[in-house]
Amino acid sequence: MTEFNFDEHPHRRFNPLRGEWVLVSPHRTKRPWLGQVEKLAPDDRPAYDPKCYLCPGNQRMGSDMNPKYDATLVFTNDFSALLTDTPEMTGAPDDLLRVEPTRGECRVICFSPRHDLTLAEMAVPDIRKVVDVWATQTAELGEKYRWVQVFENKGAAMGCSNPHPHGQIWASNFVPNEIAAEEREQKNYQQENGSVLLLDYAKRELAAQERVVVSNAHWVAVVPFWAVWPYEILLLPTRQVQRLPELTDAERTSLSEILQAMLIRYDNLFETSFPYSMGWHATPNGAGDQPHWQLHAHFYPPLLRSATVKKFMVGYEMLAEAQRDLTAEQAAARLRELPAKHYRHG
Ligand code: H2U
Ligand code: ZN
Repeated sequence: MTEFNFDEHPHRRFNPLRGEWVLVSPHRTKRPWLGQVEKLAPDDRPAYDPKCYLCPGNQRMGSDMNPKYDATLVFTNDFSALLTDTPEMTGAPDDLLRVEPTRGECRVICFSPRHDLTLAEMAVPDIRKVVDVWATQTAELGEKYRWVQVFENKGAAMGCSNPHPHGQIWASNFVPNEIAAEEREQKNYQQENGSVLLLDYAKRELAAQERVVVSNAHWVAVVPFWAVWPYEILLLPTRQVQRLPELTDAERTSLSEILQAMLIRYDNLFETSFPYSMGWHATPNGAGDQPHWQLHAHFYPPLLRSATVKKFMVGYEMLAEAQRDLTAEQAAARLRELPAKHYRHG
């Protein structure tokens, strides 16, 4: 009888953070590709683009002008998905067609005045300024809102409208689905095991090393055992941290360093500015300390086998369960072995 082998045989892996399974089909990595090939956006942007609504001194699509900022810029999204003044609902609630009014605020963060950079190509002290903005915005909006979602949607492949390096913050008076699932699973895990799910997980990964992409004194970046996206990364501190503003000065600097190190590898993988959606998950606000929580960031990049071939979450995945071919171990090994120097910087 053949023995079960992770690199060869179909299996399911459990994502304990969401309480969901993912189907892994490693035997399929050899199949021929006949699908769609994405067009490559030319990567020759100027440092300043007079038509860019995020560049310093330029007019935005709303009526405002950007100041001539020289590091980061935060402004209220001119097309906010959440509003501060939504009225309360009146009338009897419907048990089947449930509704709740929502309140919140949306902001945009420019990471740099330079139109031609991305976090991957920024210097560590400049990335550090972005980390500090993430933390101060989380603290400020966290005073008023249950949840503050800090995220970046990068690249045309992700539907990002503008290559100028930027992220967003959406603060809401409710805890959204993804965070609610992590809240439930981390709480259950602590009740059952008496320890912190993601700290136990980080220890396991640091001991095994096979899914670690990079690590430093305070942080570890892994392709999680249960990854869905081909080169998905989970980034987390190795001590328990509940929210971004708690990070110490040293932890913020080493976060900037590990971000740079992993994002350079992302770009080097297919020698392209690597598209992704990333965002921070942390203890929701309003209920004080939640000892089952561990701060972390998810990076969900869509590219699969080249700068032009991405993974689609369709078919079986929409109707049944997420599925991947390449294993998390194979993806981590590929990323780990890439040069630490950005391909555009020779
Ligand atoms: P993307 O990161 O998905 O491209 O979105 C950019 C955000 O910037 C988007 O939410 C906002 C859009 O509403 N925006 C402004 O607030 N002002 C502008 O002048 C243009 C875009
Ligand atoms: Zn710009």
